[in-house]
Amino acid sequence: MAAAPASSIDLYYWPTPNGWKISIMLEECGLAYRVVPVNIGTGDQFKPDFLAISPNAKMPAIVDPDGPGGQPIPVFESGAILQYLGRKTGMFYPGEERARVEVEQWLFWQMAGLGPMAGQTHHFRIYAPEKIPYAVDRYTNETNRLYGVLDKRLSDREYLAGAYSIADMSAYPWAKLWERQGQDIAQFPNMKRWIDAVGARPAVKRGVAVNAADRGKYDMRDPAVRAVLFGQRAR
Ligand SMILES: N[C@@H](CCC(=O)N[C@@H](CS)C(=O)NCC(=O)O)C(=O)O
Repeated sequence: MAAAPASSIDLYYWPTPNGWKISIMLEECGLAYRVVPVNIGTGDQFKPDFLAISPNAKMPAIVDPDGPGGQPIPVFESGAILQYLGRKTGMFYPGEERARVEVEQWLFWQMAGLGPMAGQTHHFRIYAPEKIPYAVDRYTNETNRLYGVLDKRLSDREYLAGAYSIADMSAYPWAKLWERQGQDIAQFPNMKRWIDAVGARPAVKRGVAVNAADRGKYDMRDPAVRAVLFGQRAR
C-alpha cells in the first residue's frame, strides 16, 4: 500500500453507523486519510492514546495534522467532525446562514434523536439478553415516529436540507439499518427513495466499505465483548 501523504487525516474508526458518517464524508470530499482501527469489541476505546483524542471513549474521532494555524487538531463526536470537515473543505455544509441552519437542524435531529434512539432500538431488539417488551416497544415506536418525521421532510425535497449535505451523511447510516430497527420501509416511501439515492452515491459506497471485514472480528454474544460494550461505568 502506498504511504499516505503527510497531510492525511487520521480517522479513528470502526465500521458502525457512527463511523460510516465520517468515512463517507472523507470520501465525498476526496480528502486523504488513514484509518486507525479502534476495535470497540476488545476495548481499544479505553486506551490512553485514544482517550486523549476522544475523552468519551467512543469512535469516530479524527486528527487533522493541518488544522487551524497549520497545527494538528483532534475532533471527537461525529456531528462536530462533519461540521469541521464541512468548514475545512467548504463542501456539503453551506456558508450562507439560512442554508446552514437548515443543515444544522437536521444534523442535530440525527445526533440527538435518530442516532441515539435507533441505537437503543438495536440494543433492546438484538443485543439485550432478555427481551423486555416495554423497552422494545418504547424504542421501536420512537424510531417509527422519527421515521415519520424523516419521511414527511423528504416528501417535498430530495435531501434533508434541500441539497445533499452532512445532514444526509449523518442520518443515512442509521436509516439504512431499518430492518434491524423493526421497521417496514414500505410505510415510508420518501425515506426509501432517499435511502436508495444516498446509497447509490459512489463515495457513500466506498465509505461504507471501509474496513467492512472488521465487522466480523467479534461476536456480540461473546461475554467478554458484552462486558466491554455493555458493562461500562464511570472510570
Ligand atoms: N455521539 C457519538 C456516538 C459514538 C458512538 O456511540 N460510537 C460507538 C460505536 S457506533 C462506540 O464507539 N462504542 C464503543 C463503546 O460504547 O464503548 C458520535 O456520534 O460520535
